[in-house]
Amino acid sequence: MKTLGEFIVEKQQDFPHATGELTALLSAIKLGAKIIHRDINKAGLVDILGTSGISNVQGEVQMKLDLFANEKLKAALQARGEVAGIASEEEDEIVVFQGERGENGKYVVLMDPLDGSSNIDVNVSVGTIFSIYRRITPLGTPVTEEDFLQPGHAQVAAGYVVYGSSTMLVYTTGYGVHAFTYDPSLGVFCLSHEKVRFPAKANMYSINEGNYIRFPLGVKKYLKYCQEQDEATSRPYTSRYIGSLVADFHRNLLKGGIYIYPSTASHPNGKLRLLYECNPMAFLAEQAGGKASDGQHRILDIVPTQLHQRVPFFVGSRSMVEDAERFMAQFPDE
Ligand code: AMP
Ligand code: P6P
Repeated sequence: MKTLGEFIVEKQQDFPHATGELTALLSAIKLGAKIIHRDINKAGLVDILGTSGISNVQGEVQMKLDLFANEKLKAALQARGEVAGIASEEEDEIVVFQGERGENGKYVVLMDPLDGSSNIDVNVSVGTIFSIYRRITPLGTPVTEEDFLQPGHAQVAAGYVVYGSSTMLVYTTGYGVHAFTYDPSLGVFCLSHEKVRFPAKANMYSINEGNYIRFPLGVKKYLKYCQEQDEATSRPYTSRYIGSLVADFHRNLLKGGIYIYPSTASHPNGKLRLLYECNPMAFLAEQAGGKASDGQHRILDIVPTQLHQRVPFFVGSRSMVEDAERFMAQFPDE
């Protein structure tokens, strides 16, 4: 049984010149995940369920546990000297870590502290998503928004924690995707899947079909393709949609499948945010042999212009994403 801590330290050995800053940063995220795990599992018992009565920059009502998770992760990251600042779904602007320690931090972290909030009060899986970059402004100065608006292919590391029937942390630093299952009795994450890859066969699609009427034509055509009877290609495919990106992605990673959040009536640019949802999941998907695009362009090549910008999102098994992209190209909206 190899713990996440041991695994992280072991991987540092592959980089003789490493100072241990990334190792310490990944360990801070590990601590944050344990704290959120603890609080989610007792959320029904203490007054951290329900809404906070305030809304975030996108005008979405913030759940108490969203804000709780944000504060815990922010504190865990600020306590160490490796991070110069963070961006979060729960923060309107970037959070600059002040003082000498903060200004000399080599990394920035972008995160969705608790994704899938609408599921919190009904006991359905939710997740934490994180994305790590080297800062591009000089050490010894406060980070600026420029440090956060980097394309996804510049990520140093990315991952998620899924709080489900078990709590799992899944991450990559560009050398494969590795999954760890939390053992609360020991308080450690144990390596459960090394070098996770999407399975060769894939026949599951995740999308909120309630938005069908306003989907792009290419998405409508792809959905009908998924629902046709064709034994040779194992169609009709199975539809599975939890309403929690991390849980849907995790299932598709292990069993094969595609997750789509296209443009819709209420979200013309899609609902998911490029910086702290799509980029980290896209990095993981590609590292696991899958693909991630906005229906046309590789997610990791999109140059961000705004902290909370949204983008249509097609992610999962390469064959399914490529099928969906073919339909988007063949049936462009007028
Ligand atoms: P550091 O000096 O600790 O910031 O590490 C420098 C670079 O080495 C990092 O940006 C990574 O690319 C790589 N590296 C260092 N430690 C690790 C680790 N524990 N796991 C994976 N990559 C690492
Ligand atoms: P809808 C959760 O709020 C989230 O950002 C993703 O985790 C999830 O896949 C999606 O939104 C659900 O959105 O519009 O289908 O309820």
